[in-house]
Amino acid sequence: MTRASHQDRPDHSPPSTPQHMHRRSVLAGMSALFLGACSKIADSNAGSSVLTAAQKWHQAAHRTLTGRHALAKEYNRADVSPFFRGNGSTDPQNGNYPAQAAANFADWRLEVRGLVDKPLSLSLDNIRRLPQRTQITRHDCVEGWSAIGEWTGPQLSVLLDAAGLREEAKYIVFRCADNLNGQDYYESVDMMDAFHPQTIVAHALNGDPLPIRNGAPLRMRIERQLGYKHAKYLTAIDAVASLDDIAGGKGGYWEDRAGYQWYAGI
Ligand SMILES: Nc1nc2c(c(=O)[nH]1)N[C@H]1C(S)=C(S)[C@@H](COP(=O)(O)O)O[C@H]1N2
Ligand SMILES: [Mo]
Repeated sequence: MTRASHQDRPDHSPPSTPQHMHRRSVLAGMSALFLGACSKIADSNAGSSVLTAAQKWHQAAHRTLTGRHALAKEYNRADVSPFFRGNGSTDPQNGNYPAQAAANFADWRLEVRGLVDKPLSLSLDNIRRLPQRTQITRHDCVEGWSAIGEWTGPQLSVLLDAAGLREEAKYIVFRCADNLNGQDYYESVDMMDAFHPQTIVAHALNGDPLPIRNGAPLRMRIERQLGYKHAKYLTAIDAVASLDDIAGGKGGYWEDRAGYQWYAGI
């Protein structure tokens, strides 16, 4: 490969296709080709400046295509799993959850609070009337299973903007109704994931209200993160400056309990 052919490569902007869904595989393919060619140049000891250019290109492309702003792959309806299994809590029996479930969650509220100028207390109806996003994504659980589902709900960013998130806020904590093995489930993310376009407060799975096993009536979808980050049975969204004083201080139920990574990016 000659130097000229490197310069002829497209610039660092993302592919013009609106289908972001293939970005990761496109990148993998492009960089395999490109780096394969360039390591040959390096072996021949004749192309060190080209190799530097290649590395820069690769870094820039990686940031653009697979950086933390990149979208998780989205699938088609035909890919949706016939059954989306439940994991962890699948039928909470603590507190007033059973009564809420019996009333079809008519009085459920979602609080948005903490480091915000205008705390919110939202009904399910309030949440359904916000602008909605629907996304078909694959859920990956560390226990070794995956499922594809279509999720609908407002972007978390819409709620945070409405509540007037303060600058001191560094993390968003998700509070859940279920108590699992004696501890309340909770999770947290940084602002990159909180404002990611595919981070939504989902109230529907495959076009129907969430089943109880999958987190009724509200659960997080945080598509660039592993399954345990996707808090179910969501009761409150807390904006905080530090995670240190919350439960075990590690930012989540499994992080506190079993040393799971707080940053579970995929
Ligand atoms: N409140 C709450 N959220 C939770 C859990 C839980 O037990 N309680 N389990 C987590 C794990 S480990 C996974 S893999 C997913 C499972 O989601 P599902 O039950 O819809 O399959 O929810 C996550 N969110
Ligand atoms: Mo999981």
